[in-house]
Amino acid sequence: MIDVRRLTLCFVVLASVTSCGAQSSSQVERVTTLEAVSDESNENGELLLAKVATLDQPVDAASRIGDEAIYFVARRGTVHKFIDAKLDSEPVLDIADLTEGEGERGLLGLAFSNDGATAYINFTNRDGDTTIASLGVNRDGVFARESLKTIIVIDQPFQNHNAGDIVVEPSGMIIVPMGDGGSADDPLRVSLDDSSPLGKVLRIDPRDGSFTILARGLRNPWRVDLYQDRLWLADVGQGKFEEVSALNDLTKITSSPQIADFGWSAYEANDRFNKDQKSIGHTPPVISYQHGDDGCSISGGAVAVSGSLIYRYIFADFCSGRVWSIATNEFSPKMTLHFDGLDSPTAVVRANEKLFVLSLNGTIWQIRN
Ligand SMILES: [Ca+2]
Ligand SMILES: [Ca+2]
Repeated sequence: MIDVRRLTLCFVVLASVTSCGAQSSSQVERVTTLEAVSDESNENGELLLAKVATLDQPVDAASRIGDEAIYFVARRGTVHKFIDAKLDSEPVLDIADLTEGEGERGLLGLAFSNDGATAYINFTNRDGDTTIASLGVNRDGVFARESLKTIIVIDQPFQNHNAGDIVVEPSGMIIVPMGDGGSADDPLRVSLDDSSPLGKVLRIDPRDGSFTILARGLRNPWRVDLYQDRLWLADVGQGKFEEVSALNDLTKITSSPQIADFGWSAYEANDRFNKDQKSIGHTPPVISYQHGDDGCSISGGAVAVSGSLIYRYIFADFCSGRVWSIATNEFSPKMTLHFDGLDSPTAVVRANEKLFVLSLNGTIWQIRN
């Protein structure tokens, strides 16, 4: 069976290749300026990928109210400001001493509070455990490292499946998708067990770290996007399927009877998986695709809010380098292929209403349409 070990190996090999090349120099290469893609060249509405920056292992991006900058996250532990088409090689935050950006670990997610004055980060600490922390951010976008406060630490039994994203609800609560703890095949049977925070979507109160489970049955929901009260989850699959799932009416979920059950590890997509596991009211994925030419590891995903892809959810696959979109208002949407063969896309993210595709090998592309 093709399992997570193959995927982990994939990441590890790529990670070491990248580190071999970049270790001795500074963590971030100088920005290569945009390819010659002007607005005029895009008159016919053709979808373009424009290389806008390079960064050592980019994995996430975020923006905040009243700030034109976009903040890119480098897995080794730094955050970099991108403004006026330039990425600042000098980080606005450096927590490389608190994490280890290897395999599926590192600084993995960033989001801002609704007033933009606080940053929330999701990283694996030196013990490999998921750590959610907050920091103050000034008007110029400089993060006050000395203000870093740990909100919650969640034990990770294995090195992989740390998911790592983070988003903020209108209420100010933070939403964190959690993987199943790792190894392969949900060995600890935690994803459908509500006594564990693993394999869940958590709503965390940033004031005290208390949390509520909003969904269960996830394997490694690596990137999420919250758009119009729906949480889009790209859940990395085991041996056969990659999945996009949606958690509807997020803000209305307040108590356990409403917990959505995405099925893992009783199901992988719509296939029965661990026979000893039971899913209560299995919510099937919005779409799933099989391992093969389409790939082997989904790199979600964000909803476009402008251009020809408006209101479509865009996602990629790390193994095939394909980028697709699906309609967000259809019950059973079809995948439309837009790009093929990109180098190791780790995520498709939206920040300040723009869409970016991030490559583990360093390229940041903007999708222009
Ligand atoms: Ca994110
Ligand atoms: Ca599922």
